[in-house]
Amino acid sequence: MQFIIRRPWDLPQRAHTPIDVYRNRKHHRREFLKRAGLTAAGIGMANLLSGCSSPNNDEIEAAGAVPSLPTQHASAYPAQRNREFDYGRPKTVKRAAAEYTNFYEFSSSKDNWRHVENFKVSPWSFEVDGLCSKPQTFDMDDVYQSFSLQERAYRHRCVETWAMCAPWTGFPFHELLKLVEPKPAAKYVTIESFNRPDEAPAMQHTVYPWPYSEALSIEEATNELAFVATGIYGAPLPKQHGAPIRLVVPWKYGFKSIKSIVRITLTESQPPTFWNQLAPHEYGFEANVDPDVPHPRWSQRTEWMLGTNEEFETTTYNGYGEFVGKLYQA
Ligand SMILES: Nc1nc2c(c(=O)[nH]1)N[C@H]1C(S)=C(S)[C@@H](COP(=O)(O)O)O[C@H]1N2
Ligand SMILES: [Mo]
Repeated sequence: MQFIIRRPWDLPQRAHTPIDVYRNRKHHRREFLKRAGLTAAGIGMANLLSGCSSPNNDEIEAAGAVPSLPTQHASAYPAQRNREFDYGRPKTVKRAAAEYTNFYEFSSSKDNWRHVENFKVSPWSFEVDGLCSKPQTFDMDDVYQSFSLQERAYRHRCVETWAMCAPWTGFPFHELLKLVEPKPAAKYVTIESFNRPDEAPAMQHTVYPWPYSEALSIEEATNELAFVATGIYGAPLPKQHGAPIRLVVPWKYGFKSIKSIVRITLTESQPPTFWNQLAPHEYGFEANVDPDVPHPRWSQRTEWMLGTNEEFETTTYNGYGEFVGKLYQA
């Protein structure tokens, strides 16, 4: 059997939706509304005309809803905010983040909330294995019992130039790694997402190298910033944000923040990872946010915020140099 792997420069399937396409579309729609002299009251009509009605909040929330937690775990939300972190710019509204996500297992468009219906996120467990003295399997009860949850206000920067500021609920990754006692030979931490084509439509008909995987050096994984999230906006993660447990590494491009984790493996050598394997010159292994290194198809100098489209200059390490800069000094 032969797989037809498109080359990166052939795009568009495998590549992230080029953001200029999305933005131009929005822009054209706004222009159209302006030209048509439509007021807010006319927008419903314009949506009918263009065939794309905008979903209401309830629809989005219902689509991403996860089974409610047993009371003893539900009380972990909302968790106490860790005051060490702040956005440094306006917070993104929950709806804007929930309706515009990247989750290629479900679709290559951003409305993944429309495609997560069959995704079963409970019960859930993940294994931690490889070069460690105490490999173990955690279910979500173990997670809620073993870690004390906190909320962190983090900036998020996707390699495609969209950005958001969202409050994550979770715990530092180093707390989890400590429990399994990494061996001195462990140099990398590989993380894998679920592999269930029957629950995730895009896994059935794309030739991506599933399951989605990512990796960090052990120094990165144990840096204080590397965060394991079980929640966002003060509640458990909705499906499209990577329920029930994901990684958040805010100084790196968003694709490193892998969702819906089922395995974490400590290894000696650097493993292949999902995007890096597909297009290494577009998605580097390290993938630290860096305005001076353009993506081959667009500049990385600025970013725009979900919900408002407000633009900001992109900063090195997404502004987290004080936490992680020392990791990369020669
Ligand atoms: N398993 C999995 N994890 C993933 C992705 C994905 O497609 N599959 N997309 C990544 C990308 S490109 C980004 S920008 C972030 C987006 O997180 P959000 O959609 O919750 O905002 O998730 C990352 N984690
Ligand atoms: Mo991304």
